[in-house]
Amino acid sequence: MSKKKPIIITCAITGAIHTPTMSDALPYTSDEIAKQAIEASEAGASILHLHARNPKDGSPSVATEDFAIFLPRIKQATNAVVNISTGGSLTLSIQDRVKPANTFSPEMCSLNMGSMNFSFHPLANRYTEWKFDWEKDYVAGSDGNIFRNTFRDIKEAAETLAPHNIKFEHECYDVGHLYNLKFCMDIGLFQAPIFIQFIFGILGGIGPEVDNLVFMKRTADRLFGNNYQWSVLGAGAAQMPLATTASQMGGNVRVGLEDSLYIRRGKLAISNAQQVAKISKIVQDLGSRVATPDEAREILALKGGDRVSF
Ligand code: KMH
Ligand code: ZN
Repeated sequence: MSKKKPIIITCAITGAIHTPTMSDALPYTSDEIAKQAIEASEAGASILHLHARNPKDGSPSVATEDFAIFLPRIKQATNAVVNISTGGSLTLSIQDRVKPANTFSPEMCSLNMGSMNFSFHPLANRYTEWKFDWEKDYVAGSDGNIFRNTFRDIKEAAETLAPHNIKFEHECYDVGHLYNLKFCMDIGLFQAPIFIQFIFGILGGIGPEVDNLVFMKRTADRLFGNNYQWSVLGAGAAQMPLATTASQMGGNVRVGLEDSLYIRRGKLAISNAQQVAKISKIVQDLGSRVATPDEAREILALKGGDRVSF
């Protein structure tokens, strides 16, 4: 009888979509980011997907000094795999967005596999008062966002980071992104086993229906055969249902306040760890096992936690 592969839980701690007004639980100081990341790891997350924020007003930050405070604290307190975003702040250039990964040489970093509309402007209508001045324009103005990762940008990120032997979390928001990834593999930018994050429910990307998950998975099977591992991120209300479905289809899962502020419909989560604990319990109740960080390292062929620069 074949042994069932354990399920890797990634937790995306804070991101660049939600703003402090939307939830008191959203961490933005270095202390809060470190504390919530450590708690998420204790709750079962083996990968921590990290963005930084300006500690004064919670705005998205790619400043290396903002990462420099929480990264060593997380490393000292956990064995979790650190994954640094190159999506960072949605409107910055690829050069600025790869700087944190290029500086700290983590085991993993994210990489969006295409350019797209990337909007969350409907959220602006839900709030009349905002904690910080930047928030309203940032959220309402996202109807003008193009998240840019051209083939040239992707090549630049891959080549800049190649000396670090970092495994990418290839963020695929639509089926065309899988073909972009296949093209990039064919020209030698990425080596198997690759790790694909199927993303559903971002305005500008594919919708959060199970049919779409099956379609993405079938397309990836056709393009990559056995040479890939996959995980699912459902934005907003799709988070737990799609993660649960993915876990039953042989996939891995991503949760965290970056992707949804809620623990169930209408109820804000009190922390990242609460979401991790919930999906961990679901996965185990349904008969699967949650991967440890070292199991995640083996499944994804990572370089090891002793080969980072923080
Ligand atoms: N915010 C997520 C939908 C990145 O950091 O590179 C995708 C993401 C992008 O995590
Ligand atoms: Zn992210």
